[in-house]
Amino acid sequence: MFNKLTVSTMALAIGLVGMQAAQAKTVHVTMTAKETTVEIDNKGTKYKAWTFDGAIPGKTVRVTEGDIIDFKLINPKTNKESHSMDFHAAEVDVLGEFAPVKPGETKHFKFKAKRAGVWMYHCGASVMAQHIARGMYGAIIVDPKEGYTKDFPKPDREYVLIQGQYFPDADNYKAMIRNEGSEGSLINGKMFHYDPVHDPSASLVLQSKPGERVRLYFVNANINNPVAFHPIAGIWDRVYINGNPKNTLVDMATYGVAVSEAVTVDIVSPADKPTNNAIVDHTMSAALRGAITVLMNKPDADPKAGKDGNLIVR
Ligand SMILES: [Cu+2]
Repeated sequence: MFNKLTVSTMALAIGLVGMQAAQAKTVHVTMTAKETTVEIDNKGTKYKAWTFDGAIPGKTVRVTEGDIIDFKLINPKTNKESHSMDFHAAEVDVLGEFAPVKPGETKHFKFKAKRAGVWMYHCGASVMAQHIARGMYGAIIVDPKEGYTKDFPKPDREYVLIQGQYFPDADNYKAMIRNEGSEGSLINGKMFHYDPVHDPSASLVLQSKPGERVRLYFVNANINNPVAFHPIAGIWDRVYINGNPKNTLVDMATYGVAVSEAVTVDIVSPADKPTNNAIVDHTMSAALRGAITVLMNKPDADPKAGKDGNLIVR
């Protein structure tokens, strides 16, 4: 029979399980596949995109390790194509949860975010190269359940940057697969989105105050090309491979990001003066065709920029 100690140990164990269950939450996420027109540069050039909810990239999903994501994908009957959702943070069935959804249908599935990190999500419907290149991608951040620690300090500002390849001939999926016809690099859906130095039409930049820790969640949503992720006039203070603090590198000039890989990096600017960084894909064919982002570190930085969940600057 149970002695007193066993009973109290069991009560403690049940209590702990109960606490964890109370902490983990269910996060409801709904996205609608939209075959629509977007602006692909700062001048307003139109592009026939396929998107989640009408924008490139789709919204950032953010949960905590252990949470359940309750996801619904709506494919309106006005669309021509089947679409799907492939969350890299999910361990499920490619033929089940990730299966294509026909126009007029809705898909519903749940998964537990068991592993901390930053992950790509994308449409995996055929031809996948085309569905990604036309804009169906985004980021899901799974914050570690331990929260911030000495080795994973709380950042002052946070931004999401997602790089993609721009193929103006949106219908030519054969060229996409051959990696032919790409005319630019998109950062959060636009070439030179945050670079007024190379594009006078650009009006946005990333901002921080001198000495602040800026955390970038970066996703390589190119369909073919790796990215040489580098902060010009700076050094990555920390690189959390796949966004997991258990995989930390320090003092890196350039970090190579594979196609579909996501990474979290920290940069800390000098505290004693205003500076600027150019966050680039150091691959010149990508940088000089759009993959340059200016980070201004200045005392009068917008107090709201990169704060309060406002991760994608639009
Ligand atoms: Cu799609």
